[in-house]
Amino acid sequence: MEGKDRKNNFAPGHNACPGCGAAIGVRQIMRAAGENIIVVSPTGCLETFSSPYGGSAWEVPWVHPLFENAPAVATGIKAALKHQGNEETRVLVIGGDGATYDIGMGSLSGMLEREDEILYICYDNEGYMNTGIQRSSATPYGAKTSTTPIGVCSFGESCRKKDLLEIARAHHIKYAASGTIAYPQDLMKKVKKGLATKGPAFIHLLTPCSLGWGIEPEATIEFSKLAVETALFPLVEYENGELVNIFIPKKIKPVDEYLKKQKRYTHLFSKENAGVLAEIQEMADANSRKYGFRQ
Ligand SMILES: Cc1ncc(C[n+]2csc(CCOP(=O)(O)OP(=O)(O)O)c2C)c(N)n1
Repeated sequence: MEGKDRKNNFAPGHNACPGCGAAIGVRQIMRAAGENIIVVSPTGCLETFSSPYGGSAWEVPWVHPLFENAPAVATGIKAALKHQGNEETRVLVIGGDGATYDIGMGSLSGMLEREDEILYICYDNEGYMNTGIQRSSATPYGAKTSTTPIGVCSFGESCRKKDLLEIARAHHIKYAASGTIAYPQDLMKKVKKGLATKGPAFIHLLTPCSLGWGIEPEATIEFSKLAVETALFPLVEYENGELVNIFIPKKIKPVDEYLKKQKRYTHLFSKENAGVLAEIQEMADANSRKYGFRQ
C-alpha cells in the first residue's frame, strides 16, 4: 500500500509491550477503518497504553468511558450524530475481553439488540492483563493466571471459555465474524464489512499477550496463527445469520503444538494433567467437526 492508503490513525510510539497483540490488531483495524470515525475504548491495556496524558496515539476522536459501559456510550454518540443529521461518521468500540465477556456484557447485549450502526470489536487476550493477568470468562480451560494458580487441587482455569461469537449471533445481528492478527487482510476486510453494516456488527479478535501467555514478544503472530491451525480459534464470518466464509487450514495441527510453548500451559504436560490436555484436544476437534475441517 502506498501514500494515502498507508495512513493509520493509530500512531506508533504508544506504551504497549513489545509484540503486543492488541496494539498490532488496532493498527490493522485503524488501517481499515480510515477517517470519519469515533472510537470508544473501555478501561484495559489498550486504553492505558494508547492514551497517556499528552501522548495519545489516536488521530481520530476517541472516548474513554467506564470499564462497563462502552456500548451504551457508543449508542449515545450514535444518537447524537443522528440528531445532528450526520449519517456518515461511524462509531467503533474496541474493548478487551474483561470489558466484553464480563463487566460490559449487559451493556453489549443492549447495544446488539438495538438497530444502531455500531461496530463492536472485542480484542481478546484471554485475561485481565492490565491489572496483573487475572482470569476472565475468556480465559481458556487449563490456563494458569494469577487467580487460577496451579497446585495440588488445581490445574488452572477450570471453567470453559464462553463462546462469545455465538452469544453475539444470538442477538440476530447482521454481521458477526472472528479474526486474528496473523491474517491482516482477512481482518481488514471484516472491519470494513462490519463498519458498512446497516445495524450493529460484532468482531471477535484474538490478540495474544506475551506477558500473560508466557511467550516471546516476537511470537504473538505465530501463536495467533497456531490458534487457527489447531482449530481452537476458527476464522469465520456470518452475514444475516448465515455462515458465509470459513478459513480452512491446510492441515489441522494437534493442540500440543499451540499449548506446549506457552508458559501458562506448561503444567498440562505432566502425567496427572493428561486428561485436561485430552479435553482441550476434544474442544478443537468439536470445532473441526462443526466447520468441516479435515482432521
Ligand atoms: C468497575 C471497574 N472494575 C475494575 C477496574 C480495574 N480494571 C482496570 S483495567 C482492568 C482489566 C481489563 O481487562 P480487559 O478488559 O480484559 O483488558 P486488558 O487489560 O486485558 O487489555 C480492570 C479489572 C475498573 N477500572 N473498573
